[in-house]
Amino acid sequence: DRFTKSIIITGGAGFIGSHVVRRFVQNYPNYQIINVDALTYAGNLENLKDIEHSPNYVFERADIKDAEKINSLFEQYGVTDVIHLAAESHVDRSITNPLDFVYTNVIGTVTLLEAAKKYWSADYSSHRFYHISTDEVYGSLGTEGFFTETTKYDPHSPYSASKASSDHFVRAYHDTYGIPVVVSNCSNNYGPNHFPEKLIPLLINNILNNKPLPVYGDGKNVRDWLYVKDHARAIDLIFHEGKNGDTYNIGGFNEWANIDLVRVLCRQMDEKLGREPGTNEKLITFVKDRPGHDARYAIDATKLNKELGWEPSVTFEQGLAETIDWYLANKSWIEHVTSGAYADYYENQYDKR
Ligand code: NAD
Ligand code: TDX
Repeated sequence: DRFTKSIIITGGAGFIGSHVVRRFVQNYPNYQIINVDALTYAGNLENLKDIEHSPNYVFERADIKDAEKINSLFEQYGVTDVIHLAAESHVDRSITNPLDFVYTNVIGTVTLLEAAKKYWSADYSSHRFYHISTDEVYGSLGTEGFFTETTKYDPHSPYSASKASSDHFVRAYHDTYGIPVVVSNCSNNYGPNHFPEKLIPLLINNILNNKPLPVYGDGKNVRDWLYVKDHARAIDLIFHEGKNGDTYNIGGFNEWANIDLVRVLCRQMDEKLGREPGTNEKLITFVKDRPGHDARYAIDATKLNKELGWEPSVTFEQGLAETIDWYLANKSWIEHVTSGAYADYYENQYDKR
């Protein structure tokens, strides 16, 4: 065969998934990369325009809950590995629509595990099921301390409860059936292709349009931010070198209270847009808090650093500047995702086959 591995990457049309797909397609020409994505509101193939014609890349529109379709993909491609990122990912949406999160995050994950169990059972040793998860499963910290790989799960939102459940199923399939798995739990990502419902791209988009910048509650909640390309690099490393059955926490020791982050972003964008210092800060508006809003997340990524030598490659200042520049240079991307026009891209590129 032409390829040494055939890897399904789920959620490859989404924010983080698109960076992982690009990295694998470009760095590993001997791997076949099968991007499996349902193209929900969050999936956008424009994210992968630059690599869509690569000989080692294919896109398959499929819902991970659709067992028949997933099984047929395992057969058709002789799938050797899964890197699983597809999920409903937005906490606020999980508060209004929890069942969508159960269906995709829990049932979708178990559907993939079932396929792995069915098609890999002859020889587990040459396979890997890599599940991408979040620090939110650990719950909320006070002002002190960090989440480590042994912190007890304590999810509070329907989103984090669904991710926690999926993590448990992945480990259960390892312990019960011997499926080779690895799990990583990462802190908040930011960077290009981030859907403008999430804090940082929402702020950038609203500043560009002179719209209010909604800060939930008192703005003192703390998040730990990592540049998406550093997450993709960690995923690459863990996929290749992570220990079977292990969990790795990923984070950049980069904590920010929301309000401080909002102010830094306002200042950087004043400068980039040639506005008077202080202009964008006037857009800050404190709004009703998110129900069950976790106070603080902070990842201890010591294990990943000690065992696999990973560390972030960019500072927050650099990453944020690159992110803002990307949004300024890709205003049509924002227009397309906010208007839903990116759905046409799929119709044009793929449905005409
Ligand atoms: P995203 O919402 O940008 O992308 C999700 C992708 O999954 C989309 O392309 C969507 O079309 C696809 N998808 C959704 N439901 C599907 C289904 N039923 N079948 C097939 N495809 C489906 O999400 P993201 O921010 O890129 O997150 C990717 C993964 O990383 C998720 O598992 C998330 O929990 C995890 N994670 C995210 C962050 C973060 O800060 N964004 C941090 C840590 C972990
Ligand atoms: O308009 C807003 N105003 C605001 O104050 C939004 C959208 C958010 N916030 C706050 C809530 C959080 O404290 O900013 C913080 C970040 O919010 P989000 O961008 O919604 O991210 P978060 O809820 O922390 O979850 C993210 O990180 C972990 C991702 O969406 C998850 O998928 C990931 O698992």
